[in-house]
Amino acid sequence: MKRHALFLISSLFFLSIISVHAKETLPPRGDGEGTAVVVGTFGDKAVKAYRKKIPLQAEGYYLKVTPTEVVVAGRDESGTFYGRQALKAITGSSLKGENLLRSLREQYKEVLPLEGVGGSSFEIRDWPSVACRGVIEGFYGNPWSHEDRLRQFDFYGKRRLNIYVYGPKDDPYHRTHWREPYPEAEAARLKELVQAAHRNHVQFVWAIHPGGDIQWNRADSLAVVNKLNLMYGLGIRSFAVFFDDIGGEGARGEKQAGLMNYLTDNFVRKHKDVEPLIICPTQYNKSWSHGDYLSTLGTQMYPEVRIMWTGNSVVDMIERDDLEWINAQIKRKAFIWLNYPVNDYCQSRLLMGKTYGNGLDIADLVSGFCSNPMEYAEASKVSLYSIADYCWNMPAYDAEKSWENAIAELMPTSKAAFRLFCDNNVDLGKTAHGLRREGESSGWGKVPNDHYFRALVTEADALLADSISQPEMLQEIKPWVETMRLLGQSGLQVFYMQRALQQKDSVSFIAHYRALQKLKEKQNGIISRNYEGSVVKAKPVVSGSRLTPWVDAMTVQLVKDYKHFYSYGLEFLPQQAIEDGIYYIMYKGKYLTDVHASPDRDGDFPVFVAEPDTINPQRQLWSIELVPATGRFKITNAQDGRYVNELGAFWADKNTKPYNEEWNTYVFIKTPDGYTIQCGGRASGSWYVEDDRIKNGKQSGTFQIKAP
Ligand code: LOG
Repeated sequence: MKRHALFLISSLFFLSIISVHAKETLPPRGDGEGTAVVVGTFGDKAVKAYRKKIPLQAEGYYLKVTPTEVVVAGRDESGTFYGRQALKAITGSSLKGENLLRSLREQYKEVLPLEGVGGSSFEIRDWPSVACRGVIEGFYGNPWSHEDRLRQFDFYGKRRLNIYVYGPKDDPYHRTHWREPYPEAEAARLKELVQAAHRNHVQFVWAIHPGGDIQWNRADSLAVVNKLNLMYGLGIRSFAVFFDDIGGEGARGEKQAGLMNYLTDNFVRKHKDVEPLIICPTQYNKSWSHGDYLSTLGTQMYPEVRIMWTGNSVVDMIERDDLEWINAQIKRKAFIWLNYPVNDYCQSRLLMGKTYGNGLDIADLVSGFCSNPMEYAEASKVSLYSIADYCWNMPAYDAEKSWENAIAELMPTSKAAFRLFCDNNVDLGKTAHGLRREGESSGWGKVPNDHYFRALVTEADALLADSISQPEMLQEIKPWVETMRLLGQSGLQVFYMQRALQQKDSVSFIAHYRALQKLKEKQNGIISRNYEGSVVKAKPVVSGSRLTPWVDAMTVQLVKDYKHFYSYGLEFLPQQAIEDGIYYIMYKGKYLTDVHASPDRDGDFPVFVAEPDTINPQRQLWSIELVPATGRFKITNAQDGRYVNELGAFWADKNTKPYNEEWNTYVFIKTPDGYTIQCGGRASGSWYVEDDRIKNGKQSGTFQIKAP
């Protein structure tokens, strides 16, 4: 690459700079002459005069704009690259004067206005907070396509992300068949990718995942070296070795450390131009750490080997204290593998919300920061945009603002529609990893419900109609956009059902209920990535933590209310296994009885007794009631109102064991001679009877539910 350049920019280009920055003072020049823009990298003659102004940090740059002079001077090639981009962004901005300065201050580390022309002359000194900033394609599921990746690299260049780690779990040549070379055509495409990455000043790191079946012997050490050499041949100059999600022999720390050192000696140091290795350890988060595994890596592995870390758990946001802990273990600065916005463990949801929760004071404690995104490459850009902001200027990071900017830039022609879409695809729901994201459907409740639902429909239509401006993004999110549309339509039907009930119009109620069922059927037909060979076919859910459950619960509630008053159209409504009411619960002729009826005893339980209770019949009567939020039934004793938990006991202490509809509601299933009772939600198993007590297990007893 050319080390420096002196550009003569055309007067047209110059006028565009003038019109932005110096309109007030400088009359447009009519002579057709250009003005010199000096662009260079530290060490170049062209920028020698600005040597002292160039930031010391790698990838930093100095930018000076005055009506007569434009200078871009980078600390290194990347710095110059980013400086030129900054210049381009600034000349393309429509802001002027003080407004321009204010916006520059938001985006760049140091902005210094120069004397004279209010806001039209300034210097910028800018550099990144985190040295290695980027993305790790490290998810399970459909790997990104070639085109996805090419578009990503352009995006990283613009967003100043400088590293991409290639490690899709479902690429066989990365993991299961790690010893084998890529077939020729795939190798050629990888080569093309590497070039595209480098063009954008993005370091392409190729990762190998040998831990599933590696033998700790010479043959396999050589097999790894051999594969890395093949990848070197494709232009790759940076490598990683992953040992995540494995057990057994491959997971041994001292062996992994030994291999990393062996590779450093026999591969990295054999080449002049290969970066130090990166390892993803087996114990890659605190909750999985035990024994001396981490300290073994820390002490035995060459200090230049970078160690990845996902935080206190698999999916976690990173804070300063957490880094102090891990850095002490591994005796170096952790290289963060952030498992966000990856959705391979909650595939029905797209994670389009704000990227918040990482400490703004961790830059000096990390050796790198990479985000593991969704298999939806375009959709991931909303979060990656913010990851880029965060890593570049960490102390100034504003999750809210960054999210708004991302939306505006990614979907400039349908900003409002895309914003509503993102705002309705925020939370993950309950997952094994526990991460939740707040603020889903933030506009809900601020306008009348029917207005909100109508907006979901119209904005979904707007997005679907706008496939011209951002075809790739739309192609990807389409199943979720259609789902948002159906959610809006369903919400409207619920609204109409509610209205019909108020107006005592049973015919209209049933009509809208049936329309709602039609929408449900349509929804069932929507599957994302439903093509042959697809590794993951997702059934999209929109606002899965807010509006979707609201619509479901409202539907159950309205049907329940309707049945209370009307008999018209019952054949269209779902049969409740049991109508809400007061019942005996019987097993082999015995009555379930609240024998103690003493609400203060924790862990007390009802038992089956043979005789009907003549002294206090209430003790044998149970309220069975459908809970709309779960669609399952709550069981409480008629005498003292205590609920029965999933183990068939009462929990009298409401403070330590409050009723929880996830755990304490049940499914009644009709059998030829009664009902089986299944524990719902998070409590699995069915009820059976032992020693006249309810037990929860795999075998299910048959109970009779009788009206008194
Ligand atoms: C995998 C990763 C996956 C992520 C989220 C790491 C280091 N490994 O539990 O491939 O995308 O969690 O499901 C992981 O995070 N394992």
